[in-house]
Amino acid sequence: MKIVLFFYPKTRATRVRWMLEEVGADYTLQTLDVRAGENRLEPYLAVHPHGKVPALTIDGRPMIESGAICGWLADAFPASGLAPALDAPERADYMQWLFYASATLEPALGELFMAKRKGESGEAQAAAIVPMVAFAERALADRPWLTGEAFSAADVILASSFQWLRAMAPEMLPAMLSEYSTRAFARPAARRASAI
Ligand SMILES: N[C@@H](CCC(=O)N[C@@H](CS)C(=O)NCC(=O)O)C(=O)O
Repeated sequence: MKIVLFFYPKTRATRVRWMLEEVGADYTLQTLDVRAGENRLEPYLAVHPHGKVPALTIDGRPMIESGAICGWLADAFPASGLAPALDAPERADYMQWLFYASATLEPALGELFMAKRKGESGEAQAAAIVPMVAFAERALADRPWLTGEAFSAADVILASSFQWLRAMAPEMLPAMLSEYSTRAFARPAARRASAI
């Protein structure tokens, strides 16, 4: 299987690189100069219709959306143990968190990011994130990772989201979630993926 990751550092592409490192996939890193707008040029729009990163090609077939890609990688490389089995009770939690982080938490983080970029206080946007942070805090109160003792692709996504929140508004991240994110990013695969 030939996998190419279209990448730019310090973006959602890092989490996909992290997953590729976790599963031990053989992949090619294709760095796009996002600052120069290379991601918006025609050749890349055939891979990602909106000119965003990340995208993968798998034997030439494009795939987008970092949450979906991380979930797919966990299933495509089952020996990595990064997804509970289809019939495991933890599978429901796993799917919930993959989608919750991508579909609920991240759009709210995006709103806060945009507000701050416009020089606004972001107070209303931050208020919307508070119950989401509390939800994650409850989920992790009695376990090291979202599905229990085993680290999974859902943790890659959630820890990445919290890393982003920590960069934007560190005071919003409770110590326990800050420690969770730090612990996740201390994994060797995450360190390799974060090295520019
Ligand atoms: N929901 C998408 C979001 C992708 C996205 O917004 N990527 C940003 C970087 S984190 C991007 O490509 N920004 C550059 C641009 O829009 O030109 C995913 O998770 O893959």
